[in-house]
Amino acid sequence: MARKSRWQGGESVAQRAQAVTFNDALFNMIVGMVLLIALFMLMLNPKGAQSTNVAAPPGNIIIEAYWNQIDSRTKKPVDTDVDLWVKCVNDQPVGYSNKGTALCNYLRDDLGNRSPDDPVNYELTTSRGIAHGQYCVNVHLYSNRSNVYPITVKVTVKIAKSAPGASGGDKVASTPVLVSDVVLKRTGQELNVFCFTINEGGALVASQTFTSQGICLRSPANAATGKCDEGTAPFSQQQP
Ligand SMILES: [Ca+2]
Ligand SMILES: [Ca+2]
Repeated sequence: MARKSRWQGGESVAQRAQAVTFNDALFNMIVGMVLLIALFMLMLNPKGAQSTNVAAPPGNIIIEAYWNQIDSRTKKPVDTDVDLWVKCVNDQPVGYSNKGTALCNYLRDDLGNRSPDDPVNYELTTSRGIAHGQYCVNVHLYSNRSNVYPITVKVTVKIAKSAPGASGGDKVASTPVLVSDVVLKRTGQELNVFCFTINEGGALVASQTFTSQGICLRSPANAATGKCDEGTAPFSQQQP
């Protein structure tokens, strides 16, 4: 005699229907919980807002200097203190002894290779807004404990404008609009990298970019040579 299947009787069909209904309800509940958890995570960590904040540049006109030459004796970045000096429109120049004006801030003064956790040589000055007018950028070789010469410094200028429809300080970083390598050959030397002009639309006026070694931002020009490279105290320390 064949054994009767548990699901072949009327009562067994009812039990099966009840089990299917229970399974469907359980499945729907699990799916609902997963969707709720996913929605909650998105509310806690909105991807768009996070990426905007991480990418937000520190200012509008961004002037950076790098000098990462490797000292052949220590195999580390050269222990050299270069200073970035920037004059923004009609403000006093900003640099290590005058870190902020109405338009610009000197945000990073790199002292050289000061610790094992200091692998880069990098300085940063940024503007607050994009005022139209002339900006001049100089570099000064303050000290060179590595005694490695010459020191090549790469200077870049970027312009970061507000993103369309963005609120607050959200900005979009630009690619560099100016890049120049300058070669410092002795301690105390100050060189003009370039001067550039920003128009009323916040754009670089390419035809008005120039370099002049008569433009001194840290130290007054040497009376004998006319160059701004030796010996005298910074402008900002001479002022009352
Ligand atoms: Ca420095
Ligand atoms: Ca450094």
